[in-house]
Amino acid sequence: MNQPLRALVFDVDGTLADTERFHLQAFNEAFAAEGLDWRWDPALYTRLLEVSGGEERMLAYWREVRGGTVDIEGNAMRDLIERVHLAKTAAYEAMVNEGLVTLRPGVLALMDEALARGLQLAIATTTSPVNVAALLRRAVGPHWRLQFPVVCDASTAPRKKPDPQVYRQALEGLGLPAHACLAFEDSANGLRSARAAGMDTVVTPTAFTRHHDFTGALRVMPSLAGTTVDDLAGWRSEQAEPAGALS
Ligand code: XBP
Ligand code: MG
Repeated sequence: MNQPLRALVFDVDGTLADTERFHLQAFNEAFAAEGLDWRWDPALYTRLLEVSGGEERMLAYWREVRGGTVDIEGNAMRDLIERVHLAKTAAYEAMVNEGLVTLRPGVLALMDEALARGLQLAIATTTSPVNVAALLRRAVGPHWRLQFPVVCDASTAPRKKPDPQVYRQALEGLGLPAHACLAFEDSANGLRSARAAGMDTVVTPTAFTRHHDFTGALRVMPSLAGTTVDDLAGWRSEQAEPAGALS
């Protein structure tokens, strides 16, 4: 028998909002501002998204184009990546503050219902904290942290997804075992991270992730539109007691 559902833990990029095309635009703006001739298109970015974290993604790209001939551990390269990433974060934050990035269908309704029914909400993301704050301030309101007392992100979890560090931190912050919580993800790296922390995971892919392997997900849904807390509880108990298992 399943332990009752006590908390929902949400990934941010791709899951709360379809953010990656804005991240992509912000990366390209930052490359241009820095005088770099890098330009990522959606096909390349879809592949690069296999590396979680903006700085890690740029380093992986640099390694790829330079074929390991350059000392990317050197200070000059690290400084450049850090500088470009700061510019990229500012460009992305401006897009969110302009209202260009909105929550995916069903996300807000599910969060509201969960809170009304006494569940806790938490965030487990590899993105930078300012990106999370900008999105949720705009979508939920200035007091969004009251609804999300537990936020684990790039500043708390240096080991990026698929490493389970960020989900383990979220569970610790909630003070709950994995089987009392559900994770929400959009990518294979995110799913692997949550599963490795022991969590059942609902996946809502985006155009950037729909080709990923979601083996092990509790459910793969086009979106959370119409999804209720009772649906989540039902999916969990179907899994715990597969049809015919008790007969
Ligand atoms: C997705 C990511 C992030 C964003 C860019 O994170 O991998 O790197 O693409 O954000 P998640 P940063 O789905 O876990 O929220 O540049 O701030 O890393
Ligand atoms: Mg994601």
